[in-house]
Amino acid sequence: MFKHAIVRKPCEAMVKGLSAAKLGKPDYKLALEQHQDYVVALRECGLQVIELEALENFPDSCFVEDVALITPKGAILTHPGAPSRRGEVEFIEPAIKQFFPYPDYIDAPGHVEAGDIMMVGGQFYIGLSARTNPQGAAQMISLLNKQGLSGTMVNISELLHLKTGLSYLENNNLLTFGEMHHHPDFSDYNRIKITAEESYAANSVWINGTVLVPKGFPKALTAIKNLGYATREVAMSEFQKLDGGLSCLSLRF
Ligand code: CIR
Repeated sequence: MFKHAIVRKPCEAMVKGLSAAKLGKPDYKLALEQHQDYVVALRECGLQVIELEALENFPDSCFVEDVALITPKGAILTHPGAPSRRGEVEFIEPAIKQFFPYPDYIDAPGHVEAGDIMMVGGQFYIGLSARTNPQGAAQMISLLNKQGLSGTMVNISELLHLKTGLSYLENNNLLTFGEMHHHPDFSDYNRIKITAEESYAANSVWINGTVLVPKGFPKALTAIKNLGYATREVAMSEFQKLDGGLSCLSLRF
């Protein structure tokens, strides 16, 4: 069970965030409303939510998931592959240290963004992407080992982050998109294949028995409901414009 979440309010500069989505620029006011509803949804799942202030110098700083990995045993601060995002790490550190006073760190030449990391119990899958390199993944695996946990690297080619196309919903259920439908590393899971037109919903989040699903993807929603989960839709259009999924907006632990 998760007890806490850390989120960061989107900054006005988010309209200049990194994006390959070609969906236009986010509407800041609507993004704030959607972010507030996201926080409400986290609270509905029983989480105590820590809301950090906006960081105007870092357009992508609301995507807090990328700058730290929190496991059941400790915390690891990352070294993002995107140069414009590296400075976000020092600003998440104080919030992490309230819970984990002695976090570990990924260092150059290693790069990791934790949107590339999927937790399945004590096993962590680490996607090798444009943002996470083998050196960073190797550092992450040895830090996980120090915590008594394990990690493996996963080759990906088409996705921004591993969890852009993959979400573990517990009970062996895995949402997959695109190259993940048939990826050999996940053949033992019950794969629920999200169609191309609903690909954004492949990033959904299990929290204490409820699955948060982005709003507007009816087939994915039905498939998740059919697995027996309670669901809660969250409007995410303004974050989708920045390639950010549901999981990216929070650290949950
Ligand atoms: C970026 O490109 O870094 C942001 N615009 C989106 C980050 C999304 N984070 C994630 O998938 N974990």
